[in-house]
Amino acid sequence: MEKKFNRTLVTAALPYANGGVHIGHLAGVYVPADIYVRYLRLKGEDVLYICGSDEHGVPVTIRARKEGCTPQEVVDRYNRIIKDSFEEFGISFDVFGRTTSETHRKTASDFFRKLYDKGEFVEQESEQYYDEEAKTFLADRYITGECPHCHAEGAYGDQCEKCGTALSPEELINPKSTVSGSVPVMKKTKHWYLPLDKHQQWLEPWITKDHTEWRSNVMGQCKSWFDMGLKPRAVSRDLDWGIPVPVEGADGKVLYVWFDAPIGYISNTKDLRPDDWELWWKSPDTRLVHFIGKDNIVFHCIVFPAMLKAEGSYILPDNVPANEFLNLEDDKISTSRGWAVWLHEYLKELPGKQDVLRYVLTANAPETKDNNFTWKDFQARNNNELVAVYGNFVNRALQLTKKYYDGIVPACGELNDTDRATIDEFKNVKADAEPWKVIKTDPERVKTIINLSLQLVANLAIAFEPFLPFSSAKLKEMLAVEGLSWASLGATDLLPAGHKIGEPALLFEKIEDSVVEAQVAKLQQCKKEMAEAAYKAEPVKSDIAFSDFEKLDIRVGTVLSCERVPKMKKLLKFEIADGLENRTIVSGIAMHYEPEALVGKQVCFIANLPPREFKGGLVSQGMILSAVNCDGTLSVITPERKVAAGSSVC
Ligand code: B3M
Ligand code: ZN
Repeated sequence: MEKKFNRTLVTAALPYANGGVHIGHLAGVYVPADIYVRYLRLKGEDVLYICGSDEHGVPVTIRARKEGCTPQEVVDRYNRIIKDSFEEFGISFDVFGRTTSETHRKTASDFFRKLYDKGEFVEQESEQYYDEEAKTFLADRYITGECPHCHAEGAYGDQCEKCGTALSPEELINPKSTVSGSVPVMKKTKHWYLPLDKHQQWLEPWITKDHTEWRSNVMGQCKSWFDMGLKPRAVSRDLDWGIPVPVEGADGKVLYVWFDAPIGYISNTKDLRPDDWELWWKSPDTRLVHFIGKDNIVFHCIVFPAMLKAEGSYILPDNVPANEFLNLEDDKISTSRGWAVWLHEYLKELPGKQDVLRYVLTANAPETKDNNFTWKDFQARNNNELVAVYGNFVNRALQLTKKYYDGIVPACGELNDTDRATIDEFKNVKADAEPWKVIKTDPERVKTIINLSLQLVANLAIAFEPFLPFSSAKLKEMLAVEGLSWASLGATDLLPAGHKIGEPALLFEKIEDSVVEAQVAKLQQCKKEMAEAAYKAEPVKSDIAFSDFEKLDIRVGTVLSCERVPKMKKLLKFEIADGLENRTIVSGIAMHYEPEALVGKQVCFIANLPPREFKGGLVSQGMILSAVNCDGTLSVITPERKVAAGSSVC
């Protein structure tokens, strides 16, 4: 039987306040939830949209350590940035709270205490890595070492970034604490665990039998957890950043961030609705919906419901729509590799284009599979769909109203079959066309065409509001109308005859090639800089005698000419002024330079190598020196100041 709900509580995953938010976040969680919420509001339903920043957890402490500031300073900064970005994108949260708020500290603390008092936890001792120098237990991310799978150095205690394998810290070869650099030791520690194994008996049928309507990606993940058998999960950590565990003998222990974060949905609701928050969280006629990314499924479908059930007075989610991931230019979005489009940067670089991004991310939403965002597609969707179809139709209707009727909505005449079909189906709008031709032969008829076009435009303003809120607002202003509810959608008298419309303006603007090309170049540059900053140099080769070094005759030459070698795509042929008789050098850098770019430059070369013959009788008299960048690109070595051709390098 269909359940009857009287209100909807929508939550969107609380973003970590250790960085900004990017288009992947927007596409996966915040835009879909915003569309849903705006739609419900337009229908006049009772709805709250809850979010806030997730401000505890190890990533925040790592960021603080890196930047030499306190965790509080980090979260203060990013809470602002995230909140502002969302606001500017029209993400219409009713509240955007923080998990460092006093309300939250108390709510999470009381929640833990209640479960503790009810005996809902089990206490267990385990051995964990401890840094004796820094006198602290080490979170998995604070331990690095050699990956047991690919043997890369610098793998983290929870994952090797090189081969992607999930690890536990004990698996690392030669583990080291990143806090002090010392070798960590195993030490006993006590933690509280939520016995998910006991909750499986109700969780499994609740999801797999009572909620067969959940998305298949969500269902699939839940089933695989159930098949493996749920295990107790620790809900506390040895850390100095977080909400203290509110029981005796828990010094130095805080609530695990994934225990406190979902409670943030509750505390943020409390801040918003101090008087009736319980109606939203405890009344069975409230529909609770969590919008999340796929990496958060287990926490929202299994862990949080188990917490709520253990507490006893809360409702459980009715649905957990989780999206897949959005890739960027055919590569995984990665903040550590600098491969992301940050919202706060987009807003600065493409001002006023919030709806364009909302549109593209919606049209291309990663609902059932990972999807790909490219700047070319962004441009094409803007130019071919928003500008050429939607914007163009709106603009014609309004401009012609202004031109023929002085901005006054003309009365609709008798409807013909096409008109009726148009009303039935928006997409037929183009068929009832070309009033600029009809005006010459049948001016009366044009009134009907324009009237209907304007009614359609008004309908579009309503229908697109959840998706393109800024454009709809602009459109309503141009039509000089207010309100327009979802219930009136489909009506053909939204604009009465005689109504005076406002000033028409373009809804969308064409985006030029140079704009999207600059964005792609920026991405490449950022990725390069990140790779360079993270580059770990090769170990140094074994020592050589100084006399061996002296045997090398390295000199500076000036490039007189440089050209490609036919049929040898890697080679460039140089004529080098060397202060003697000039020489020819062949170098394998054709993939990294346009030959013309090097003419006139000074390069360093080894002058006393034996001549080397290439195919076709081409002979190289030396070797040009290049630096090999971490991404494999080559960069020729040039002297910092111009010197005489032939100068020696010592
Ligand atoms: N902060 C993880 C994330 O941003 C986490 C979500 C919390 S939702 C309660 O993906
Ligand atoms: Zn590895």
